[in-house]
Amino acid sequence: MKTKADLVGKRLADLIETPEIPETLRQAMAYSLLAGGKRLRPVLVLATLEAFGKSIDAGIPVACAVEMVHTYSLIHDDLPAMDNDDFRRGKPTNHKVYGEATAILAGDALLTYAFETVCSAEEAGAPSGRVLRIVRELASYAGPRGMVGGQSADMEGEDIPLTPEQLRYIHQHKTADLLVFCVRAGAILAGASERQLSLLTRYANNIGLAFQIQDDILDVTGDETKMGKPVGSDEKRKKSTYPALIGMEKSRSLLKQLIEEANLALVEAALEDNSILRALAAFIIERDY
Ligand code: GRG
Repeated sequence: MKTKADLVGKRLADLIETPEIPETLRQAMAYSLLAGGKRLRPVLVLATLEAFGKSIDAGIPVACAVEMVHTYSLIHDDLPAMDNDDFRRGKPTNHKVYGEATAILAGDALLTYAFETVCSAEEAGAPSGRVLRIVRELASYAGPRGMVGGQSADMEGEDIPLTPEQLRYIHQHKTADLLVFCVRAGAILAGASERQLSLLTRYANNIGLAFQIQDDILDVTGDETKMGKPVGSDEKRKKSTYPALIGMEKSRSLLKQLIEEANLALVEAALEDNSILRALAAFIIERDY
């Protein structure tokens, strides 16, 4: 994970190291993009390619693009009009450093630059038909039927009790959809069959939901300093979570069940080597940050 994360980090730094971007905007983009995230999404893209025994070269632009989309979503999520957070990963949020207008633009810039970047997978050797499919899927999983839709439902569900189905909808779209994109994009680049794609989608949906439940559990039990949050930062959030809705014990057993389902789908997909994807599924529930 670390080697892949470092590789993507270096490429991201190169991509925004250009005098063509106005300096303040460039600094604001770099501030959040190079702020020490786990790089889970890029690693998923590259690990999926490796699971098919393929070179990761054509996956690097896709991996960089998804990290840009993820970073834009965090910058916008932290804005006063949304979650109004002052800290992210232990540092002041983008708008606290650069002001709201520049933070909005930095998010917009990362979202649009992501689409320019993903297209360069073609120059890195990916067939254009596969790149086109990935562009469409990125728009779809990150857009109104995906992550943005989930964020909207999350905002509307604040301060009101949600049913388990409503909470699942929010988690599915706000969090899991981008992880699903990563695995599908790696598989599409690798030339997976439709059956393998659908099994890997099942794997990703399960780890995506597990990722969010673990996030909710860590909000209750985690060391907030380790997670880069100021102590007590979640007290202002009146959002439904799995531990609040079904209790901690049931949340933990649901987590285990989701990872088992994810691993079953991996086995059925008959990949060349599923060990890294298995390890990533385990990491998602074992992580403490
Ligand atoms: C503003 C369109 C829009 C969407 C925002 C991602 C998101 C949707 C909101 C962030 C709020 C949040 C904490 C969601 C839970 C899951 C999540 C995406 C956590 C952060 O992802 P990590 O842990 O972050 O991979 P790092 O810091 O490692 O990159």
